[in-house]
Amino acid sequence: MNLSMKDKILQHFLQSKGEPISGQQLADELGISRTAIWKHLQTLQEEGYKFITIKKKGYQLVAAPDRVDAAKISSFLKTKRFGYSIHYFEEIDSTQSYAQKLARQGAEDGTVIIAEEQTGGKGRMQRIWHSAKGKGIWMTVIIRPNILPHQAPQLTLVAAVSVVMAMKSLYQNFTPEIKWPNDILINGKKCAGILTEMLAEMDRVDGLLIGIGINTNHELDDFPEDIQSIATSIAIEEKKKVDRAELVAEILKNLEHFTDEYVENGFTSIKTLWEEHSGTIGKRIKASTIRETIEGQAIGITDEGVLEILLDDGQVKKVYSADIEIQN
Ligand code: BT5
Repeated sequence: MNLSMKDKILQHFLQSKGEPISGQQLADELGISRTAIWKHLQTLQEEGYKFITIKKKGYQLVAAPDRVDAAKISSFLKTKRFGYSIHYFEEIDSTQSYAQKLARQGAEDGTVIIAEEQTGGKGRMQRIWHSAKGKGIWMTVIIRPNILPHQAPQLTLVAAVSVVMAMKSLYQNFTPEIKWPNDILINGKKCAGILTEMLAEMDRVDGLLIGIGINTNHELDDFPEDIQSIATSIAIEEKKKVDRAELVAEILKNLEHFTDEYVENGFTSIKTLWEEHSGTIGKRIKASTIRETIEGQAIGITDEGVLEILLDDGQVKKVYSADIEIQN
């Protein structure tokens, strides 16, 4: 874990779950002086954390700003590799562009780039991804599985399964569904989107940039007007504000697990999970590709993650890339 001393101190407090910690104990564990500890606490106070001193017991963390920084995420982390290198930004153009640079410089498998706000968030095909300050999870995970370029789309499905299962394990009041290829919808509205980009040579994948955008703590009017009727957030659906860092850690745990499962055992179990959590399969849909619009019943995905649609004339059509609408 590449935590700074200040973040290490913070992590001790976050893990103590509100119990006071003595300055001496911290100094001993971290191998620095009590004065140094006190200075770091001052810096943390300037960042919005609040500590009080309890006689004979030490310092107690009583308030923390709502941020998704490295210390906060790592206090929930239960992974072997993912999330051990976290690059946190208050503001960035796009975590995806930054990840691109880091990946080229050799960033390790499971490196995370995360920001409170994106000023140039990207969707697929040059579309805009709205990334309001402090409201969501705007992150890219650099992964380096040993796969061939044509397998990359399957990893996008791994990511969707990881996100939807993380939501299901943490929240009770709604059921998220995957909409092919990679949107996560709640009650028919978009709560999350995934953008996968690949760094590859002819026959070898150097790395994948798994971009995940999740509307977490938005109220409806935190969305721009043009998407208010199609977007939702976890807080709106769960009816309470949620801890973004906890969700990030849960996603990283799943993403590591399912990527490893995929590399070791192939696509079969991922495909089953994807179909189980999908709100598309079995429904009548309208798919708009660059060339045409097709209507029919979504019957499944292939091993390449391609959507199969049963047309009214009995033909089965394969759709590689499209925007789909679910019909009633
Ligand atoms: C996606 O694109 O859904 C992929 C979004 C990926 C965003 C993440 S955030 C971290 C990382 N860094 C980036 O710069 N990007 C990734 P697509 O399927 O093309 O959907 C885009 C469309 O969704 C837009 O045209 C809008 O209609 C709608 N949209 C934009 N922002 C939204 C939001 N916050 N919530 C719901 N819908 C939104």
